[in-house]
Amino acid sequence: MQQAAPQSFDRVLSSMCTRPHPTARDAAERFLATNPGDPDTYRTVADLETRVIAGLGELTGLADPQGYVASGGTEANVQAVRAARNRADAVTPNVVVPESVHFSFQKAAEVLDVSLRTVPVDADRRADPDAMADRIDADTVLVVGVAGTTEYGRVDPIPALADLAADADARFHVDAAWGGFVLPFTDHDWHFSDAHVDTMAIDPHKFGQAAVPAGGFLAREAATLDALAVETPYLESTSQATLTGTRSGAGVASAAAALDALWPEGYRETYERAQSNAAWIADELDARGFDVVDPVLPLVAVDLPGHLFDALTERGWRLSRTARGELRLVCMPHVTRETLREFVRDLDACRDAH
Ligand code: 0PR
Repeated sequence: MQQAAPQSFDRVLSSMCTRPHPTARDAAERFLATNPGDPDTYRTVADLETRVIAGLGELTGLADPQGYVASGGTEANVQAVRAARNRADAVTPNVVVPESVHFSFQKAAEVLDVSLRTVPVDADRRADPDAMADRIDADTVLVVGVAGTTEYGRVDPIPALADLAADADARFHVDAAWGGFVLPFTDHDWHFSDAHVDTMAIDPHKFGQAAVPAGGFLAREAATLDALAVETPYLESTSQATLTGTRSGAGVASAAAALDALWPEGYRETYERAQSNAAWIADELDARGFDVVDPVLPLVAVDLPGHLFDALTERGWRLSRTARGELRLVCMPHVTRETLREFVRDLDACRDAH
């Protein structure tokens, strides 16, 4: 039987995954059979995990970082909700989020039996602190801000949201799962030293260029992880704060290798290239009369008629839409200027054909 091969990234404009850095790929292969879920048995990979958390701490302005390499942003978000719920004593806990949050918060709310209060965003698609303040009450255990939204790449006003959480005696979580590896090279306030952030999602397997699965869950206080830990009597290690049990050593080793290879200069170059590609494609689309949402981070949303979306999909482009129906182009590291030129050539051909 012929061996299956993964599809090429060449025409993938819809994904937040990307080609791993070569040394990250090699490290993933070497550590495939290790389990950081049992750190006393698999000590080498446990040491690599400590290095990853230290690296993520440096990247996010967090001295003495606590956390672990999760399966992805979903797990990190679920764990943020779980820790906040466990640390509070609300009888009917609620979590206040902007409507731009990733759908993983719906999963968190359902699994953890907390109510999710979703608040409309402002005209620029960012969280609206006044509107969020109106939904916060004594049972609010967590307020969430997003630094790099999935649909439009927006960065919420993180310091203002942190203040709201502090006033309400609630925890504050920042979802930087996608944006975390590009934001250090921008002027945005988004991380632990910009505001009182309690927890954060930041994924090496997105812009961090590590192999899947490598998510990041960070916490300011050790007590956050304590609030998640369960006893593990028959393992060499005595407790476990992660949601999954057996975890991917490949993801951990790969994240360590990617950080070693790329932080900070490689990530800076990646960001600059991606942002300039996003600006370029935004201009090209604007010049053709389409309504483009200005790319704050390397993600462009554009109001493209359905027949063009379908025709481009027919030509092999992997595209996705926002909930409102705009085309989303995610300028990940594998998306080169040449890829985008080809996309524009195909777009023009589809328009001529219509
Ligand atoms: N938070 C944010 C801001 C995200 O954008 C995502 C994923 C998550 C959390 C959840 O992360 P995990 O998927 O790692 O659990 N955003 C993308 C999305 O749902 C994920 C994605 C990745 C989609 C690759 C497609 C794809 O090919 O759209």
